[in-house]
Amino acid sequence: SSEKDAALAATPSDGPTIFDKIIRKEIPAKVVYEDDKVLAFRDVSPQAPKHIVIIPKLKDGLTGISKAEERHTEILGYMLYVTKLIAKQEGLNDGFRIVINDGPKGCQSVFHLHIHLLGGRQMNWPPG
Ligand code: DGP
Repeated sequence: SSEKDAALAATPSDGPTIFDKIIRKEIPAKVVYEDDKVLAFRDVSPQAPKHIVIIPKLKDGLTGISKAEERHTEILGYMLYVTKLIAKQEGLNDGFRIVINDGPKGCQSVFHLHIHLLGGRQMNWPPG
């Protein structure tokens, strides 16, 4: 898939990403939730009828979940809580899926930690 190609071509780095531009409103995004700590917006390449990306506004070295340190546990927990709030806001009352891709084998293409919230269709297991 093109998403997989993007992930395999991506170079992991701690530099700015497209998500910084979304946070600064330099490029448009369909924002569904925002507060002082997190931003959530609709994925540009949706893999389900509802596909939302939840990111911390302050990256603080969190290029991906594999870089998590103990100081990040509060924001990580908060992001999961916000994800649940958004699932409810989006009407995903019969279930949904949360995904965090990490590294080339995990199909990560943007190196700013993010949670994918997917819903609105039947999910399959195992995932691809
Ligand atoms: P991942 O493959 O886990 O790193 O997911 C990155 C996601 O970010 C991918 O599903 C597509 C999405 N994405 C990338 N660039 C943009 C953008 O400019 N706008 C929006 N809304 N989503 C983007």
